[in-house]
Amino acid sequence: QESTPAAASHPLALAPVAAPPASVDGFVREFLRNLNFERGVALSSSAPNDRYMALAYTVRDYLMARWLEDQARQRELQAKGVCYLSAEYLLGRQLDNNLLAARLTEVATEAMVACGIDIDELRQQEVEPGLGNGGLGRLAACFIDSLATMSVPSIGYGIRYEYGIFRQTFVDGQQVEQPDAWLTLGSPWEFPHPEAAQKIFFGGHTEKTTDEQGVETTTWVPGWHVLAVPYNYMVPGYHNGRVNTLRLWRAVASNAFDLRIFNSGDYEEAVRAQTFAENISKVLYPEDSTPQGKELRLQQQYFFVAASIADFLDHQLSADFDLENLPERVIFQLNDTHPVIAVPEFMRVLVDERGMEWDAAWAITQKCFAYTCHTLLPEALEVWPVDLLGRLLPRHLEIIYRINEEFLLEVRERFGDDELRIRNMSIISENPRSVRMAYLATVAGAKVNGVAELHSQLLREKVLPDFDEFYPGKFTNVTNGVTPRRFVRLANPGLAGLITEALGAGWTVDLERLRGLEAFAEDPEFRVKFAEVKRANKRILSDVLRERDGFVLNEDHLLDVMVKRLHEYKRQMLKLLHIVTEYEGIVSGRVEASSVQPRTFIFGAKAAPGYAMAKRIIHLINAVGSVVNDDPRVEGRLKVLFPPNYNVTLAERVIPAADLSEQISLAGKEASGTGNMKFALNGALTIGTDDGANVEIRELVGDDNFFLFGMTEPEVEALWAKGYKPAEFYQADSGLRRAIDLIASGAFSDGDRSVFEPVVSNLLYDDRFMVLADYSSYIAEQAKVDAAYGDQDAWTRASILNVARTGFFSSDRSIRDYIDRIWHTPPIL
Ligand code: F55
Repeated sequence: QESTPAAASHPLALAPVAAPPASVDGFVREFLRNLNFERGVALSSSAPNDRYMALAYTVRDYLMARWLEDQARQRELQAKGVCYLSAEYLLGRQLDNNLLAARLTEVATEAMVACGIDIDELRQQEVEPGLGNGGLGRLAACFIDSLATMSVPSIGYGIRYEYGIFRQTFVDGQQVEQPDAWLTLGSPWEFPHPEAAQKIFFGGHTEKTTDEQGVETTTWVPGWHVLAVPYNYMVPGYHNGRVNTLRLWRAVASNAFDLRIFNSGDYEEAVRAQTFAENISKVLYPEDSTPQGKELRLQQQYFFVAASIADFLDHQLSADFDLENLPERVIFQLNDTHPVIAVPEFMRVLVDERGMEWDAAWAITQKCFAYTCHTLLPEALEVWPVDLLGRLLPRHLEIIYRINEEFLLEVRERFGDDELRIRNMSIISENPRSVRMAYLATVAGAKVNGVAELHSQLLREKVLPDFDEFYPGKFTNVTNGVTPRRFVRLANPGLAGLITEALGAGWTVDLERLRGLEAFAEDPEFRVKFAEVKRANKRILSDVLRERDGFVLNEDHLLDVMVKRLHEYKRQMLKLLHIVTEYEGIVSGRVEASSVQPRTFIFGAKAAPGYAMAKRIIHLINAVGSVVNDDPRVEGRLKVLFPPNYNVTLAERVIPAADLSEQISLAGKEASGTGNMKFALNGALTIGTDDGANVEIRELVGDDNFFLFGMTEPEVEALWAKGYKPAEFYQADSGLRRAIDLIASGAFSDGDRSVFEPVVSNLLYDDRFMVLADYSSYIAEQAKVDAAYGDQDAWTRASILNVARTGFFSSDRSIRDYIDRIWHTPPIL
């Protein structure tokens, strides 16, 4: 922003205003100033939300000077940076994270004490921004944390949904979705910049004109537009004085919509049109695997990437920048296919708006984009029907067609007129004619990466083998990671303290140092302290669950946790069959209740609102829980707890308390998993299949410290090929038969056999994810878990080794891999 000449000569204008003194007194003064001047209330009459907001503003004030400096510096240096394009950022609460990053936790705590305020009460006020579905959105949040902490020039771009992922409630055990109105009490972490709004156009048609030289140009004559208004969020690095930016776009109707009032005289219609435009950033789509081909979703995607590209070109480049040099200046990382419409948009801007030759523009585009794939499920690969895309973005469809034509010509040159192969590789599929976004991303991207070793290998060999052959060296792997700031330091202060005591500080930004704990695993005193931390974490969780849900958690139980989105491939049903098997053993009298290892099973899972089977499974988990928990024959030794609305905030309490982490997807289906990493880093042992990042976790922690079961991916393939008949497994295993029969009998539905019949028959006659085939090995492995838990000291040792050996899964390491293998954007120190 330009300042007036008079203001510009003022000493304070030369540099950002310095942060307030980082003393308790300084903090108190700044806090009270914010409470009075920003909230307009006196301390004595303030509500908890006022105090929370004032505290958040105060933290912001300490970060502000660094933020302004870093923004100026990124523009001045013009170094190569990353634009991370993601439709989702599952941030979690900001207050503690920002206090930690700014080294203010202690000062703020003491300042609140000095004001007679309980800081914990203020923490509870914050509604987490749930702008994501699950792993993919949380990964984006971990990555921007690591980018800031590692001083990588970067900016995150996304959508400021007015409603994030729905709030889950249970009514009679069934999921009911409530809107997540996360903005209603105010949002202290964001900075709107209406002056930097971008106009985003949609619809209309294209026109071709030929000049005197016979050069043809295309112009897009759009039908309507909306304004994209950016909201900036601070992304502070941990203890490095850096503050990066996350820029989320909000859709606002432009004046053009108001004008219709005068033109048509139809006020109601004009308001409707305005509402239509603003719908674009209204709500996060809650599907986490099967994208719905909804027009609004494509509008969201184009809306945010078009705004982001224009923003980057307008505001991040120096005025005299030569666009030919873009590949030395920026890499756009595509977080799954959701932002892939950025590819034709970038071409449109270069060719139609900036007058670049097609070939030159395409060469630049192929260097400026890279694509991360997060799935292997065929139904999850996003496609857009050509008629829908052509209606909304006619020019982009033309560009996609041309990209495809030229690509297929190259394919013919290389492979000959192999029509089958051409059809298989075409960006356009037939019946119905659709654009395959993953193919477009693969053709355009400089690199394509999977998110765990096994996933990347399957991606190359099974999903995109023709592309791998056509583009040698394009495919690579970057195994996911998680931020140790949020998921160890903040979530598990007890463990963090113990680690620092043992190894000194430094591990938070150099997580491989956890290796140093291996020696401590052999120290009985350390093991005692470590076990005490786990126990204390269970107590904390117990308090949270009592307060939040009225649950009672027995801290002596083995705590067995499965938290993730509800999906058949993740196999919550397999976990449930284990529980029902244990229960059936007791009530049938074949197993003495007193001989059962006491366990509490915790589930956390949201189902996509339109995913009927997933919702039935949720219902069944709740139904089994209410029967098992109240049956006196169980003697309280099995408990099933399903707190509703699992989110980042609850994850931060559940994960540090867990003894056992359930990672039981069918081999070859879970791209990576990141919850698995969080659990291991917090000392839970994993029971898991040979899938996703489980493979790498097991390699690192060692077979003795990991409970492996189930088919391998090649075994899964082989069983499919030979013809999978789940009923055969049912017939062959009496334990399985009894468990399924008990569900089918209506034992968990007041005798009504119809309620869970669809779940039962799905297992017996379809079972796409081979729950029954892995049942017996799962049950056998769970018996080993029980036995192992019997030796508490040995369990604790294995638990310590899990922490010691999983430093690899820091998102800092992931980002280092992205820099080395894909981005080539060195940190700027
Ligand atoms: C969201 C929207 C659509 Cl349309 C499709 C998928 C999603 C989504 O949330 N996907 C997702 O979370 N995928 C997960 O990504 C993680 C991070 O890479 C992986 O660890 C995990 O295996 C994968 O399922």
